[in-house]
Amino acid sequence: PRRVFSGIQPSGGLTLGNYLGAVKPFVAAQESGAEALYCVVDMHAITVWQDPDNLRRRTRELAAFYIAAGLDPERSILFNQSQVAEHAQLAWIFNCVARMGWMGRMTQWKDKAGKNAENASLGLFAYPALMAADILVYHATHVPVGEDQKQHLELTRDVAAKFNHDYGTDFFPMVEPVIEGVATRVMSLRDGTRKMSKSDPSDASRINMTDDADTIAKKLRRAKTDPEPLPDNVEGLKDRPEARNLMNIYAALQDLSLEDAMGQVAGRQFAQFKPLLADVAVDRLAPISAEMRRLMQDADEIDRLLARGAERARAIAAPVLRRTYDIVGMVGG
Ligand code: AQP
Repeated sequence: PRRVFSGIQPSGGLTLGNYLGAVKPFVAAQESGAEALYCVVDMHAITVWQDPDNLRRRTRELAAFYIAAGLDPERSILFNQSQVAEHAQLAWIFNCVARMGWMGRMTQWKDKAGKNAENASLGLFAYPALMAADILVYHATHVPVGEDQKQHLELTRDVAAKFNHDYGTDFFPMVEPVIEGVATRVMSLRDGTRKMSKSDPSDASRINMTDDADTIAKKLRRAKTDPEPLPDNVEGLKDRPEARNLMNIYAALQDLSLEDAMGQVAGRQFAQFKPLLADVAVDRLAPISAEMRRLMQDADEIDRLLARGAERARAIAAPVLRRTYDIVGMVGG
């Protein structure tokens, strides 16, 4: 049977990239009827320093985002990672299975640690082993993510395969990444070759889920483009990263294929297209941010939902961890 797991870090303001690349596909998986667990990965967030009050606030904000965007806390299991200790416990086993060399090759590690690797946290280096544990502690089969997470998912498969090989078992399944849709990689509004990211120092580079209508319109109006009008067809977007990015966003927000979206606006000048795009973005995002604000007014209710989700998650994770301990040779009952 299909079991879906994915997560987002409460490490900064949420962006349109998190929505189109992650949460929208999460909702689609829920609607497909799959059993789904969606996590606020607070333990991943602290691989780089987080102010404790901010971490609390962003954890609740991310939970509110999940619900506001269409995840149903009854049908899907919504929780924060640190409330289910089995993630950390299985991660330790995987720290002993994964190899230093594998971690050193991760592009996210290289990007985030940069030239100052000596000073990066050990947790940042080991991040993909915890991510493998997040997924495998539920024996999840499918993981919806943005394009940037593909390498980490390959590493999850490597960890499962090495564990199975070392212990002569087939206990851990091979997970499938689900990287689908036209917006698996939403790019910066300032540079069509860089990922839109919550940690980009330029706020103009991204649309935040909490931006109001005027801010969204302004950022899109000022988005970088080339001087040519939009092409007549999808092929014409080749080698035009900024035009392609805005078209991908336009299509994804309306659940259109890129071809169909192109059909609507082929040949337009950006001065005409950008206000259209802004309308579409505001239509789609304003109700979500309004609902987030409403939910955030009752932090206790969000905390209750997360605690309830954690209890349901633990019911799946605990027997998997116990069985893993048995396989490894740890005594206990
Ligand atoms: N620009 C993006 N396009 C498509 N998908 C994206 N995701 C993030 N940015 C884009 C997807 O969102 C999920 C959660 O990501 P994360 O919380 O692990 O954070 P991240 O990938 O590290 O996102 P950021 O915004 O880039 O944060 P920083 O700047 O801290 O690294 C993942 O499924 C991711 O693919």
